[in-house]
Amino acid sequence: MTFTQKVRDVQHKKNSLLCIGLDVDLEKIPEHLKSAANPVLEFNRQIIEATCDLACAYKPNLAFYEAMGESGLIILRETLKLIPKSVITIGDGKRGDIGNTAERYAKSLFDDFGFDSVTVNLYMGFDSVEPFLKNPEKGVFLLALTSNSGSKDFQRLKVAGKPLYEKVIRTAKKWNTNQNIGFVVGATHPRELKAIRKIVPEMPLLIPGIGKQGGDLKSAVRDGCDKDGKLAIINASRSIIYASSGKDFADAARREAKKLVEEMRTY
Ligand code: OMP
Repeated sequence: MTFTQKVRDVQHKKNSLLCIGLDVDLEKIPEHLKSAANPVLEFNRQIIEATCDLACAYKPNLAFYEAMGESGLIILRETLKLIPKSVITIGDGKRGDIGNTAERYAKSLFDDFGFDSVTVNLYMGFDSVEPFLKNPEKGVFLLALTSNSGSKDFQRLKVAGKPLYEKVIRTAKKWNTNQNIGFVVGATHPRELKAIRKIVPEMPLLIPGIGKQGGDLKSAVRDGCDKDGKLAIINASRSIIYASSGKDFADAARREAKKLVEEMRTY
């Protein structure tokens, strides 16, 4: 099954477009967990147990684990083991390098960590992306129009009359021979999201930026989905995992995730 089919399949079975970002910071986890043998892993375990029936994907951002040093990488591996196979994993590392190096990144993230998909920064062009595309079952989300304010600095520059992000999408669409490419488009750009979905009617879109970044959930669903109401993977990290800083943090995360999933269903 190609990655794009897998996204459709998981979203159909779970009836959910929600991706939960596991951007875990030791300083932000509840006080009572800090005496646990492995506070961050315990935090992730409880968050995953409380929300895994609601999510179509989990997206650990590698920065948060790498920042913990060696133990962070072990926590990341153990966290991945806790995620049911019925949910997609997205290794958010935004890697990008010359082909020879990109190949090692792909090997690390897909073969060693075992992620189903990764985020990739395609600024270095096709040879930097190619190593991630070889296995049709493994997905690649290419940065197109990111959610942050700095996205205007380069991504919106005009190239032959069209914004660079559009050029990126039209070019990378041609690389999608294995049906395993998707694009990252921030929920903070509703108008552009609608236009992008028209350019790529059948490719997955990873849509971060709701919650703390103030993106538009209604547009993320209405404009981000394909004609069957799928292929939009809508991420929220902090607004779910830090919904409460108390002993009820996992229940609060579940409540927040459920609220988002139900709101998405109404759209
Ligand atoms: P919250 O703002 O806490 O929901 O986190 C958003 C997550 O999505 C973080 O892990 C970001 O690194 C990531 N992200 C963006 O916020 N904007 C983007 O344009 C792309 C990503 C991403 O690739 O996931």
